[in-house]
Amino acid sequence: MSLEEAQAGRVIAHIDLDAFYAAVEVHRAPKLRNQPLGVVQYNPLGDLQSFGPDDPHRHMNSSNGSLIAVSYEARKYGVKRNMRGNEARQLCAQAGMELQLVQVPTSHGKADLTLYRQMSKQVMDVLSRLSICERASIDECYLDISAEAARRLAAASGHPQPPVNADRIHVAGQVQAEGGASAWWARPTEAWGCGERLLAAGAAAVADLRAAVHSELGFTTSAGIAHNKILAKLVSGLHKPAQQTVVPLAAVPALLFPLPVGRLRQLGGKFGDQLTRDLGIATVGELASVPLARLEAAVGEADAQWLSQLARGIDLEEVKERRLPQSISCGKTFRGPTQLRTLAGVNKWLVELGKELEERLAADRAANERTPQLLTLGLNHSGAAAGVSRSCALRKPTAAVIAADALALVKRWVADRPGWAITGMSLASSNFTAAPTGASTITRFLQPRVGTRGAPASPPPPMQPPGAAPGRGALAGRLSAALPYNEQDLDPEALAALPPDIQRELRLAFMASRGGPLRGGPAVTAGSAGGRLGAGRAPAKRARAAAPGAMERFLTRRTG
Ligand code: DCP
Repeated sequence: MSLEEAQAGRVIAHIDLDAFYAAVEVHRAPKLRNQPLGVVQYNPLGDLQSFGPDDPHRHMNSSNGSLIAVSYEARKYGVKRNMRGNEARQLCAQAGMELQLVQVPTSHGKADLTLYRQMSKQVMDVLSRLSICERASIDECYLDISAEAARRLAAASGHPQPPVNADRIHVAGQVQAEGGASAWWARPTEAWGCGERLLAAGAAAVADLRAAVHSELGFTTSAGIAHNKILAKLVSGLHKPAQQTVVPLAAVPALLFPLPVGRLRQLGGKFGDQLTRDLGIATVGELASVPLARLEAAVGEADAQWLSQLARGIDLEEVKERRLPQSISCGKTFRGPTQLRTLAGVNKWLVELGKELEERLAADRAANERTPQLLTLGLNHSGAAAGVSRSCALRKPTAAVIAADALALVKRWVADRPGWAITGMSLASSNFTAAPTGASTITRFLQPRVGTRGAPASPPPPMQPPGAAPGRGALAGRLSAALPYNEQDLDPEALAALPPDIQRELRLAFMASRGGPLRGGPAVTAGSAGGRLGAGRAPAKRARAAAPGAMERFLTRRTG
């Protein structure tokens, strides 16, 4: 079986919300529906002001702020993201329409995205009804819909049912004049190629989920359905809004080969640029025709394999169950005269950012029973295009401790930089470990034996560098932190009732809490990286990334 055929047993969807922030504002104020609408960024130097989410003054049609989200109704008149209010308003006025403008809410002197995050969570909850869901950003996620597709196919005796809203569904490679997607679905049995039936059944399931999001929450979404993440992501934006695109294997070369290499996920940055320069290529088709030996010489064996497969549309990366963000962060830019040049100024803003982080971490802990172990400070400074980051243990999720530790990192950074000026600062918390609040986790199930007292809290788990793949020791550490009992305190019957793989992981966790061979790892990390926090590229590692362990899945499963 070829690799192409091997991946044909999977159906992966990438779902992207349409004009997301604008759609959230419509959701909150239905009178804005079907109107040209823009969401305006908060800019303390401009004509914008501080408003909470429910303040009616956020609706300010005369603003000249820059737009970060634009409804599809406004796009019809040429309004685009990053346009200023005045220009956008003029474009709509020329068509006899009034542009509606809403400013993002603010708190702590900066944009407050809580509204959008909350709606994002509700949408992901609906989308994850039929399958594993991996949140990719505030408004996009991947689903592994394979099992549901197989179930539907079996129920339909092997003949996939056409999806709901079939007129909003596209099949890559199918020409509209020749009947488009409808003709593809109506083909005789013998015409269906490898994996196509499963793909079609998966596409119908995704159409149902999207319809549920629309009817229950009012949001439209666009989706790509393919045999892997790369292809699904590539096509989800091909037809927008409120449409979806299916990619059969036969359509892959025509879809992929003409594209610039940088259009592929993970090749859009420096690594992709370097690759095209080194190999003297521009398109994915050219990358596919580079002999493997030459690729290996350029990027090493592991990445060469991965790239060669990627160029042919093969990507075996799993969808990981993750509906929560891997990090919680907040930041602020300090342009022009607001640049920070004194430690007092830095401290003032670290306290503000720390307060926001404290609030969000408390809400996250209450909702998700987890707490972060790593604090990463991101700095942008004048005279350097790339940012730097510095990390330390996140000792306590309170504004005072976070701000004090971040200030210590800044002091170290400024020590040998006379004349420094900070143009952007962010605080990110990550490396979450389970932190039961007693409401709904395994701790309720695994009660200590009657007559024994809970053991003192386990020591904190080992730290990992930002972006590192969770290793065996780290997982055991997280589990040991999640279970505030000694092994001997557990009811053996309760332990024996667990699935065998969870029992195995529990034992590893207890070994870790005893200080056994699984413990270890650096206590504090110090990184220096350009660009976005945690965005370090490691293709070989990413391609091989392991699925979460059984115990980890168990711990994140909520009851009720
Ligand atoms: N966003 C932002 N700043 C940017 C880009 C985006 O604050 N520079 C926010 C507003 C968007 C949301 O993120 O609504 C999602 O971004 P997308 O790029 O997915 O764009 P939209 O969802 O707005 O539109 P589309 O339908 O084209 O995906």
